[in-house]
Amino acid sequence: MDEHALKELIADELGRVRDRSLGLTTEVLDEAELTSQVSPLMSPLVWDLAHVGNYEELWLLREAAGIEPMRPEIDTLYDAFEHPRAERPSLPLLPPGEARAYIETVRAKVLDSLSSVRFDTDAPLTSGGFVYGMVVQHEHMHDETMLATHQLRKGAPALLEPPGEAVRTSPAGGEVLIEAGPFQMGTSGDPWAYDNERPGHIVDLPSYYIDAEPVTNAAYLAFMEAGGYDDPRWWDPKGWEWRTAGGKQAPAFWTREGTGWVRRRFGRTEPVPQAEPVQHVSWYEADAYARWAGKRLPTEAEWEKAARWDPAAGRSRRYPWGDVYEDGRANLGQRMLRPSEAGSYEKGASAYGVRQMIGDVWEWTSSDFHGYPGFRSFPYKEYSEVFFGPDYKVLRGGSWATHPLAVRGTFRNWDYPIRRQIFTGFRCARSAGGS
Ligand code: AVJ
Ligand code: FE
Repeated sequence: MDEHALKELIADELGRVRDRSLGLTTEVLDEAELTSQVSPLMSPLVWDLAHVGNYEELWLLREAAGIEPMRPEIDTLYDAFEHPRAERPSLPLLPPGEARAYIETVRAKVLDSLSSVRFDTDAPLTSGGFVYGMVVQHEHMHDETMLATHQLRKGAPALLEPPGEAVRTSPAGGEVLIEAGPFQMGTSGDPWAYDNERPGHIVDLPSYYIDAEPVTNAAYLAFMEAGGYDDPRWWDPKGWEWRTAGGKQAPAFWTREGTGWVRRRFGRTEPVPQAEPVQHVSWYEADAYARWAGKRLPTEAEWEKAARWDPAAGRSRRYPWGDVYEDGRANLGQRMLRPSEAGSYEKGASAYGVRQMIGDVWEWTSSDFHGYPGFRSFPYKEYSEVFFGPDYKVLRGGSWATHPLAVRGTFRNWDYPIRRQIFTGFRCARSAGGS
């Protein structure tokens, strides 16, 4: 794509993501709700809104365009590292009207300066427009975070269920065998990739089986009904502690009604849909289910090989189905407020025939979050490097709430193993070798 066309695309995508952010914060909620906190895990929505504008000012105005800070005194309020989420509601945050005016002013200056920022330089930040892609993705990530806040809030529904339809196909069912051998993990050349997706490198794996679809609510209910929550044999010791201390008996947002279970979804209550991938489970719950089922969670490498490797071509794809994003192959971008049924999107299957690797639910993997061999932090170590270590588990594939621009086969997300307010499910794997 030439530079002019890329800049037009960036301007369009900046507009689209802003419409999305405003749709999650304007009109649907009053000032009190925007500034209050529904859970210590989440920021007030008005924090997310001004934070995306402040991040945009920092990276696109100050760093890329060399423009002086507009309001340096507010930087500290929106620095995620200076103020943990629990503190954010008590900060002197910009009220909603001021936050909107601030981010709008930032945006106007970004669009003004876009034509004079050169993409054809050696400066890694602006080369190929990298930092603009980073900012578009950042705002989409916060929109997904805002959706998690919406899911946690009490009160009458605030979001309309969008008209998006799942592409239903017949379930694939069962497991797929992935033969032993090397594949290319990560990427060195993807212009949208974050530092933690780089560099591309070869990983050689023994053979394994992976579920063709995410684990459904029906399958998860079978685990619950078999007493899965009451049997420490299935649980990681830390998971058992978590389950016991919190009295956990079901995924988040589920409550028992009569002999069955219902779930609350964005302020509405409905019977638990049997064929939908299970959502809002912690890593510990996913890990326990897998052990009960005689399986395990896939490693991050196993997940990625099943999603991206094309054994006939001997190369990895950007998406399971190919290198180019196409509508109708995955449930992404908040087209619906829910995952589609397991077995949907046959045309989104990977070369191995594994379904729904992109979209629907984030998938827990067994892997801790680490840098790939040769990792170099870029452009700032607080994006991912500071999270490397044993505390975080890697999640892959994006959810129905993730925008297509903010996920690909190499994208890595991470969270604590106790977290379940995010749109997370899982699938299982098992080793195929003799042992
Ligand atoms: C990649 C989703 C873990 O939301 O905490 C947002 C992304 N980084 N602002 C997060 C992020 C800076 C991050 N995750
Ligand atoms: Fe952020």
